[in-house]
Amino acid sequence: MDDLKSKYLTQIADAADEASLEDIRIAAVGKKGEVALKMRELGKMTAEERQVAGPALNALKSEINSALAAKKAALADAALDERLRSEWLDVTLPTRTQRRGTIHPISQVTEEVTAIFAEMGFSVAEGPRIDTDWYNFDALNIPGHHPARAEMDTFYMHRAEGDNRPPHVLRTHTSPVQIRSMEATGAPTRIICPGGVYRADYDQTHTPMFHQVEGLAIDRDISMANLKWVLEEFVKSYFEVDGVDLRFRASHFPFTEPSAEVDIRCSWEGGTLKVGEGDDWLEILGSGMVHPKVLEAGGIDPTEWQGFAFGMGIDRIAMLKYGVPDLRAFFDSDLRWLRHYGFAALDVPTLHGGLSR
Ligand code: 2NM
Repeated sequence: MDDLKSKYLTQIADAADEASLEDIRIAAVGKKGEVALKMRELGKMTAEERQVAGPALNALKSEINSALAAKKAALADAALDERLRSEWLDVTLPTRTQRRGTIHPISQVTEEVTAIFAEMGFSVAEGPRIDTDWYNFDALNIPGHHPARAEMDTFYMHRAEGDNRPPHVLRTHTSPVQIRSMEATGAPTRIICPGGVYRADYDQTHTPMFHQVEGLAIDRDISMANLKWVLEEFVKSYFEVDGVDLRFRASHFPFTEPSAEVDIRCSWEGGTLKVGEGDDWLEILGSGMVHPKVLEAGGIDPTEWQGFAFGMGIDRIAMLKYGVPDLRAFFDSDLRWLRHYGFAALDVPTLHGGLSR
């Protein structure tokens, strides 16, 4: 028994890995191992012999088992130490000097616009890109027969036969968000709604998905004068110029009355845009006083409240400010284009730090 003990304890001590430890376990204390064989011999012994040999065999078995367990733990510790040694890395090394990703100009411009309007007390409202035709059209004073529904080239969601939920569309503008916001918070309110919108249109100046920002300010005595000031401040901040002339041209939208399209004074010398000087005019947005029916649809009493609203294309004002010649490039995912026109990830636009630097 002493021979058995020293044989196995030596083998265990010398085992190099868990697999050889398991082989030793099977040979020593497994079901058909050497200790089990010895135990079978107990039957042939006299009672006195058995009283000595039985406990001794049990003690041997448990001694081998503890040696196995201790060695197994030691091997696991060694394996962990080895992993920690080989997988060591220096977290104090500098990061990559060549930045890989960039901020897309549409994201950058969305942040710039948000920073400007935040300064004037507007908060950001968001809503679903798939909405009912009521939120997208009816609530905005665009009834079923209205030509604007056809003009908008709306994407309708497929409906299974027998589905009698209201029709859903991909929103054609962000105005449904403003209706939802009126319902949720009532008046007074000051919000902008930036986000993606969809129209079935594709050519040099149209993509089927593009981005808009719409603004809405409602209070007891809001007027076109407030609209004009807010838009002037916006244009000056956004194009980073000290002064600019705005031109309001009478227009028509179903959701505003009166309505105006807004142009800014500019020049196009040598193909580059200069805002605030020259003899050209550039159309950048649509606006007006919110139609009483639209306020009503949003749950706001039009005899107590009134407001202005405006909308513009983010992609378009991004092209103008950053000299992007073709709208479609925004959505091509061309890495060379993204590196050229993209912004550094840490250059968060703020009014005090400079919007675009
Ligand atoms: C425009 C032009 C004029 C507009 C109206 C509303 C709402 F929901 F408050 F009535 N949001 N945006 C609006 C008004 C949008 O885009 C060219």
